[in-house]
Amino acid sequence: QPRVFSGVQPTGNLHLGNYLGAVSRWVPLQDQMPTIFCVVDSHAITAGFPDPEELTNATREVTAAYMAAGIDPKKSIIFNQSQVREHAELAWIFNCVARMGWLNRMTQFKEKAGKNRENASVGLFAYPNLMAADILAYRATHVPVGDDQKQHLELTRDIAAKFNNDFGDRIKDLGIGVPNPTPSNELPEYLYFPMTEPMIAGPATRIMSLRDGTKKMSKSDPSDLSRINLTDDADTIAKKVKKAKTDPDALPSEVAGLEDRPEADNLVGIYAAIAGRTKEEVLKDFGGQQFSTFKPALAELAVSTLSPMTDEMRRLMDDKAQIDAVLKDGVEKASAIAEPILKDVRRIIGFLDVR
Ligand code: AQP
Repeated sequence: QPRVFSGVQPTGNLHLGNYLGAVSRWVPLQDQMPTIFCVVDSHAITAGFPDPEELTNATREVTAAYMAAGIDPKKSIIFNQSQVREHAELAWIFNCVARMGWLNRMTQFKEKAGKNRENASVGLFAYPNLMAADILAYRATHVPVGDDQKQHLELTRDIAAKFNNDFGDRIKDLGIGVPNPTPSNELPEYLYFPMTEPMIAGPATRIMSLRDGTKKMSKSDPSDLSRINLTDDADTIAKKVKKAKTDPDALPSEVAGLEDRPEADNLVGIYAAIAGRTKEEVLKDFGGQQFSTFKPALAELAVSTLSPMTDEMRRLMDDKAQIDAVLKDGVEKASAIAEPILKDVRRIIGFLDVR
């Protein structure tokens, strides 16, 4: 049973990387299989508790951004993570499945914790287990994300595999698994959790900072000039593109010529992703031209794509009750899927059910 799950943290504004790398790619999937899109507010407290009112507001803002980008609550389940308790419950169980050594290898923890690891929250360390729970509480098979989440998705598969293996006989005896689609591999005959497939493709899997082509565009970068926020107005977008770091050379006519030119590569990639074209096609039009010509064209394209979305987000944010109603409906639908799955998981483990 194919099912898509993905999410974004409500920590400040969504930026072009979140949009091109994740949300915009979710839209066509809505017509292909069941889709669940979560505002992952429980993840948003791992790097320190944000101001409570800001967290509430950002949760609504991310929901509005989803809808403005084309996620339709009639087609997809949209909800906020903290309201479906099964995420936290399954994350605890996965804390007992995942090994310390697996989590010690996670590069995002090392980057986010920095030098002061002793002072990082346990939640930040265990973040990938919660992410695995987000996905597997729905037995989701496909997860469209940016490239930075690749390692976490591998961990999700490791957790699913270990659970399936450790409880293989029990899953078979209870008759609640699905037959292993590739019986020759190391997994048991019956699986409870699917081996989730990451969907990381296209020209925008890793949008880089506008100030440094070797760093990921990120909400937590202290420089606002490093990213284009979905809420930026036309003048701000134009200013940020104009100020984007580049090198002095003209654009090459072949993609190979972008090698060792991270800033040029990034801007061409952004143009390609927004226009729905390949980098080759963009260079066919702009190869040999200077950044003084390319940047205004990129700014115009970004403004014409983002402005209608920003306007729609503002309109949606004017009716908070409507946003809350969408989330409430999503919470009910998400719970209806996750509750029976957690019931199965408790039975598999052997937790005595006395309710
Ligand atoms: N620069 C990026 N390029 C492509 N995709 C990106 N994503 C994030 N940055 C880029 C994708 O957006 C989705 C949601 O990410 P998130 O907000 O849940 O977490 P994040 O990856 O931690 O986002 P940020 O902006 O980098 O936040 P901070 O600064 O707090 O770390 C994911 O699918 C992610 O891949």
